[in-house]
Amino acid sequence: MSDERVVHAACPHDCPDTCAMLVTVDDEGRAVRVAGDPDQPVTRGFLCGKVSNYLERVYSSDRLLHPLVRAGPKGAAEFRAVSWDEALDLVAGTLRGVRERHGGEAILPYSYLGTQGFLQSDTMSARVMNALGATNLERTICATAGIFGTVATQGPSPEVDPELWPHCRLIVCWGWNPLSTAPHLWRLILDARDAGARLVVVDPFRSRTARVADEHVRPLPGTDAALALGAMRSMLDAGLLDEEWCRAYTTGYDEVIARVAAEPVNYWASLCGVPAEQITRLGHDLALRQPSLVRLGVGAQRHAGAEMAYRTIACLPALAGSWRHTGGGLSYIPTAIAGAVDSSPLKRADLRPGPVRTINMSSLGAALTDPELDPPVAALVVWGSNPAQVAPDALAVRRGLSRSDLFTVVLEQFMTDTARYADVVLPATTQLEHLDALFSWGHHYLTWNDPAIAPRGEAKPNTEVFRLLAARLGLDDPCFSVTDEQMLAELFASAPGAVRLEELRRRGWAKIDLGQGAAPHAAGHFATPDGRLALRCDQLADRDVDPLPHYDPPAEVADPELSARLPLALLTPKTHLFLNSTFANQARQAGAQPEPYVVVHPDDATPRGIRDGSLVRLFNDRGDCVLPARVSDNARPGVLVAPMGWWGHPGAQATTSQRLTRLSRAPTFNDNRVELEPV
Ligand SMILES: Nc1nc2c(c(=O)[nH]1)N[C@H]1C(S)=C(S)[C@@H](COP(=O)(O)OP(=O)(O)OC[C@H]3O[C@@H](n4cnc5c(=O)[nH]c(N)nc54)[C@H](O)[C@@H]3O)O[C@H]1N2
Ligand SMILES: Nc1nc2c(c(=O)[nH]1)N[C@H]1C(S)=C(S)[C@@H](COP(=O)(O)OP(=O)(O)OC[C@H]3O[C@@H](n4cnc5c(=O)[nH]c(N)nc54)[C@H](O)[C@@H]3O)O[C@H]1N2
Ligand code: SF4
Ligand SMILES: [Mo]
Repeated sequence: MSDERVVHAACPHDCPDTCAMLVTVDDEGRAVRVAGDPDQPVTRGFLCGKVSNYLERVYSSDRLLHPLVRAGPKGAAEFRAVSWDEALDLVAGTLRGVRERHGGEAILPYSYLGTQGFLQSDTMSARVMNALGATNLERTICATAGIFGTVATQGPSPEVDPELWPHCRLIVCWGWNPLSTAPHLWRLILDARDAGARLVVVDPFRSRTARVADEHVRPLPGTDAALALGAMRSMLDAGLLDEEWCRAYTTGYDEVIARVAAEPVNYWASLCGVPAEQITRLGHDLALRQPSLVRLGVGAQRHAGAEMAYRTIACLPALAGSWRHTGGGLSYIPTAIAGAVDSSPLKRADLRPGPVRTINMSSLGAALTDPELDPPVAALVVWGSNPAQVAPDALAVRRGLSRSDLFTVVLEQFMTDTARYADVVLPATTQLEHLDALFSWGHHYLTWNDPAIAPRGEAKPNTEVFRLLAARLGLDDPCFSVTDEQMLAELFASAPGAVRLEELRRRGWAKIDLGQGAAPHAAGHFATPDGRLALRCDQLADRDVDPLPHYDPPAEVADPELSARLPLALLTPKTHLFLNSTFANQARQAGAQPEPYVVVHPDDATPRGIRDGSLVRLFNDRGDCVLPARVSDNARPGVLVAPMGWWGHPGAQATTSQRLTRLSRAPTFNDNRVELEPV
């Protein structure tokens, strides 16, 4: 009999499902199986097509196993292997030199949720960066604009527990493609459908989710607020607004009604490009098919006016009376749940020697190439992210990464496009090789991750690398020597969300209880300043923003001059089998989706002489790329779709804009005008 043991783990990737995994380890210490935990109510015993062959990732022969120092031109991925001592001495010595020459702010940390673990995402790293007085990185690349908008309307809320979605009779997936991007939350939607729920998808693109929906509503990109206002008007016209609930639990009902009464459904139809009958059906369904749920994704918040779009959409369930019902209301990121365990104290912002500047991660290209920036970014330290592929305006990013006077350090598991530009590459452990605990931005569970195997080669956890760097940088505060175990003990000391560390560790997962109950806002209790849902948002008025729901148009998509020259709008959503750019180097995932492409509607293809399979050049003033065309009405006329994530050339990311959204400085990947020509 072999002596196998099963270890509790957590999928670390930036996905709302945050699956509880079981890792089987044999008596030689080798992981032989990964599986979804059958007892975890959202994971339900399966892992997705990205992660089910995780052992191929962990044991891949492409893993970075030793520190590397650049031995060729930047971007060429020519390195020589060195010892940890040599690599760390070089990094610490260079960071010290940069700080002496330009000050700490010339150091820019760059990280995101490559791992979502409380520890490995940004704890010891944050302490070191804070102590050095490095620039503060504003991490807005993912969901920020939508959070700003939904919070403006309903405050930070636990939102609707996805385990209650099966109660719904209508689910609207708005700018969300869960069949690909949240396969476990998708199962809960399927449960609702089995019980009779109708599924509506709001998306310009016929995504995999849209393909199987009962109804597909296809607005022009960035016009979702117009669609929502049209739906409100249709409810008003039919006498379907829940005035009683709104008067009891919202602010600004009469003003919003006056606003909504000002324009007919036809007016909004002409702005968003959705037929008035369909808008009306959406409005009526939301009011009549209770419990009704609007579930927003990230796709519709990648436009200049995104905050107002999400805020306006968040008013719909209130007007429809959905919050009265178990399962009804609005969900995006369950902000109260996702924030229940506050890891910010672990980052020790108090270590900063004084105020520091902020650089937005979605403006990396500008930050690295702006000759006026004072101090310049002279050192870039990257972990848990692949900015050469995922940051907008990729050619600018790559010009920046190519600078000979920039010192770049990348902590990575694989030789990503970003790592190719590094001066020093430090090998990182995978989730099976380090300790962590994870929050979720999709469901209400925390998940534990014990290390299952020893680190491969000389790979080290991010926390350990920054501990070693701290010692070499002469940072001697005791906080730089606490262990990972000690940090987790501190994080859970007060049993946040009523979760105790022992319980979490023993079972591998635990549900957060904020006392939200099954219908958290049936009787108000919003976390807004006055506890009421803000149909009128006075905090916006304080910022000189119209406090009533309205349509704030996209920047490039709605620009008539630009559209004369660049007539097509481009969306760059996620792929089915990569997670952003993660997994693009793995044989099974890349084999199933081997190359990037652009979906073109026949009305746009034919006049340009483009046939299905033709190579086309996609371009605008920022950059270009050559891709095969897929001619199909999965794209809307005038709207192209080129999914993101492949390695090598930045692809359509060469055309995306560094423009930020108006209210929360988030990226505008889907607010992008381009033209197309055959090659
Ligand atoms: N398979 C897979 N899963 C993932 C990821 C992945 O890359 N691949 N990434 C993970 C991450 S980091 C995130 S943030 C989530 C994202 O998950 P999703 O929110 O599903 O992400 P997207 O695919 O970017 O966008 C969803 C849809 O929005 C549509 N869309 C674009 N512009 C608009 C618009 O103006 N209005 C409307 N109504 N729709 C619009 C797109 O066409 C797309 O089909 O998924 C996570 N899970
Ligand atoms: N055009 C376009 N661009 C987009 C988007 C879009 O929809 N369209 N979506 C945006 C969104 S929503 C997001 S969230 C960002 C995501 O952008 P990123 O966070 O950069 O996402 P990934 O491409 O998954 O890169 C994560 C990297 O972290 C590494 N990693 C994983 N675990 C660890 C670890 O423990 N330690 C270390 N050191 N490294 C680790 C992985 O190997 C991987 O290379 O992309 C954004 N970019
Ligand atoms: S990527 Fe998402 S769905 Fe896939 S295993 Fe990880 S958490 Fe689960
Ligand atoms: Mo994201």
